[in-house]
Amino acid sequence: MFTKEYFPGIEPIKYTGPATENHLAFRYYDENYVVDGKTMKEHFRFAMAYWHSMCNAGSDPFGPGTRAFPWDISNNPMENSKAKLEAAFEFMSKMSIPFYCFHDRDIAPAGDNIRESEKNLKELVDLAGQYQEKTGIRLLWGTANLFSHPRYMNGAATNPDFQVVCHAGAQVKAALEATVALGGENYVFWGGREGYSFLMNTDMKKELEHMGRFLQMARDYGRKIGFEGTFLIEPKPMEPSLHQYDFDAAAVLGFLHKFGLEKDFKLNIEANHATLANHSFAHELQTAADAGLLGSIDANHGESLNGWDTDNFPTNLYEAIEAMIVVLETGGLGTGGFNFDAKLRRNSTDLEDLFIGHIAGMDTFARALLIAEKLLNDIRIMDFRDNRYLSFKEGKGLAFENDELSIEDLTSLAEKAGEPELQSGKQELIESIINGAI
Ligand code: XUL
Ligand code: CO
Repeated sequence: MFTKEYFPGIEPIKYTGPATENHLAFRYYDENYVVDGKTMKEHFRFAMAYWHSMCNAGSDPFGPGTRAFPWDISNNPMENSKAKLEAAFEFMSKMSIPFYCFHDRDIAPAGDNIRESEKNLKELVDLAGQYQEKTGIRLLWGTANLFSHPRYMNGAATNPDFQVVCHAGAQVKAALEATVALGGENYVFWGGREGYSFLMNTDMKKELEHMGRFLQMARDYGRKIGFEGTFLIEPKPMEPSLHQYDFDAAAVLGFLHKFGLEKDFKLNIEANHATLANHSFAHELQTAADAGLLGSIDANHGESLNGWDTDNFPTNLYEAIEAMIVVLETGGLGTGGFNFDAKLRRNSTDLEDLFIGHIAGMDTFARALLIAEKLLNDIRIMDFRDNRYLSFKEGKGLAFENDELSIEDLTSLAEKAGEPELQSGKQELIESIINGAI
């Protein structure tokens, strides 16, 4: 199937159970294992993030990349892109990762003008389609990189210069076409540089209106060319802009409703973005799920000791358990999945490290799924949560929920009933039950 092997010596990764000492094997992720009526493969729909896994050699503001990619074979960017694509499908096949996600510029280099960029993208999309057919691997989502090119330094859809907005439109149009051509199940908008750093040179209201209009146009075009999947917005509070417009799930929900986008758009929640917003991952997932708009997940983990987006592979079991409880309770992610928006540390330089990072992430979530299922069947937790709201089940509490009481009624009921008895929240008990389940 492949003309060349980019990860020689690495055999397809297999499930061998928790006892194995083989670091190139799954301990918990058994794709055919059924939990709550679905296989693990169906629960997670794991995806590889093209930008981190295939494009990010480890550069940071203090130095260049540390990893030499075997797919950087020539000085011709198109040749390299083709080799990279082949390597990506070899990697995903060996990992049994069923999906991938990309930005337009991850899979094909920009040209000197819009036409050339589109031509490059089409050529790589055609090839990707062939690899998809051969391997059965599918596209979870496509997106456009509207943040790297200098023209987007003041934003894309929210740029004060209309000519930049036009370029952003051209790029999104082509990325939507690429996504449709590859049968992509979602299309993502992460805000990129949609935000600002200085209010005195920014008309925030105008910029947000432009963003609303831009997303409506993108949705309409997507639907026109046959995109039946889900549009996703990925909230993030800061970085690269000081103030990002899509700060968190709550801000995005308000925005979607204001611009009539809530029927076509859902949220793509990223763990590290949640914690940057001073929320927990589970809080952001629950906020989206409660609105019926939890679409997909960028699975990673942030360092707690610094204030930026470190995109570690997710190995925090406790955080993953809390996430899986929300995902199971809301009935899964529909067209979405778990995309590893995660990168190796700069000093992880062995070729096998990319496998180990993904294995660790998949095992963390698989184990979290097993534990979450156990906890959701634990009446000590679930009945306790339900029973905390027992006073709303009947009588005046129910009347309150049904809009049948006024604030005067509340006053007279309070006077009549007197001081309520204190009801413990039992947090320590629940935490120790969770620890017991691990
Ligand atoms: C940036 C980020 C992006 C999006 C896709 O923090 O998460 O990689 O996931 O544009
Ligand atoms: Co992301």
